[in-house]
Amino acid sequence: PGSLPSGPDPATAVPNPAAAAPVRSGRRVVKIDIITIFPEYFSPLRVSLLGKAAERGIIEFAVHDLRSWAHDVHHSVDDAPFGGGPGMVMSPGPWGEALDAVLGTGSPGTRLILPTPSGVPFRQDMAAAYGRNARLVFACGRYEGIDARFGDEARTRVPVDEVSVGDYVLSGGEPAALVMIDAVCRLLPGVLGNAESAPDDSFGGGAGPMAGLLEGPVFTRPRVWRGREVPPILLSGDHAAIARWRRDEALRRTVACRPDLMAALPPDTLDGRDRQVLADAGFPLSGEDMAH
Ligand code: 6GU
Repeated sequence: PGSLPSGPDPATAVPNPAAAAPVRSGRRVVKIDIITIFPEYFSPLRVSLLGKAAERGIIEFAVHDLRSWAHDVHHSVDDAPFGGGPGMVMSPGPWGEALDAVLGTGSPGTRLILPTPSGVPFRQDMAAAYGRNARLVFACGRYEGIDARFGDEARTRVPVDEVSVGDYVLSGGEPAALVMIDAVCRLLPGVLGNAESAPDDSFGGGAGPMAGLLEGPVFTRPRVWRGREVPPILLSGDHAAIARWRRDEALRRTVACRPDLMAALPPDTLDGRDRQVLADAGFPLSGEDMAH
C-alpha cells in the first residue's frame, strides 16, 4: 500500500513501491508531503485521477500527523493568542519539528505552501509552476492560524508561499490543500489521458482562440433529451461555424460570470463579431460606446 492516510509519522513516509522501481525511466516524480492534524482528510488522494497517478508512481504522497511532534501528554498543538482575542493559535514547536523531519538533511527543489485565507490567490499559473518542483510540502493550519515565526523561520530554509483558494473562510487548510494538489497534479505529464487535454480548459493558459475565456456549454447524445435539442450547429459538420459558435458562447459566459476576466482581455484580440456578441450581451467595450 502507499502512504495514505497515515498513522504516526515515520510509517507514513513509506514511498509508493512503484515509485522506487527503475521502470520510472527518467520520468520526473513530484513528491507531496502534507502536515495536518487530520490525516484522514486526505483519503481522497487515493481516488480517481490522482489515485491512479500515485499508483503509477508519477506522484508520491506522504501524509504526516502533526501530533507526532507534540510532546505533552495531551499532544497539544495550539495555545491562546498573545495579545488576546478569540480562538487558538497553533504553536510553532510541533510545526518546526515536523518541518525538520520532513525536510530531512536536504531540501533542493522543495517549496513550502501554507494554505491561509490571508494568502495570495491561488491561480492556474501557480498550479503549473508548483508542478515543476521536486517536492511540495503543504502545512495545513487550523484554528486561527499558525504562529507567524514558523513561516518566518521556514523561509530561511526553503521558498514559502502563503496561499488562499478564494475569498471565503474554510475551517482549515486541509480542503484548500486538496484543491491545490488536484490542480497541480492533473497538469503533470502522464496524469491526464490524451482524451482530457488541459490547455483548452477555462484558465488553461492555452494560446488558442479561447485564451482568457471561460468554457461554454457542452453536449453529448442523445440529440434530444426531455424535449431539449442540442444546438443544431454542433451537428452541421461545419467546423469553422462550430468554432465561431463556441467562441460566441464562451464570450457570453465570460461576460455573465466573470466580467473581470472579460475586461482583462486585450482588446486587439477581439474581432468584429466578438464586439457584436459583447455589445448584445450588455458589455460594450470601452471607447466603443463613446464613439457616438
Ligand atoms: Cl487556504 N484556508 C482557509 N482556512 N480558508 C481559506 C483558504 C485557505 N482559502 C480560502 N479560504
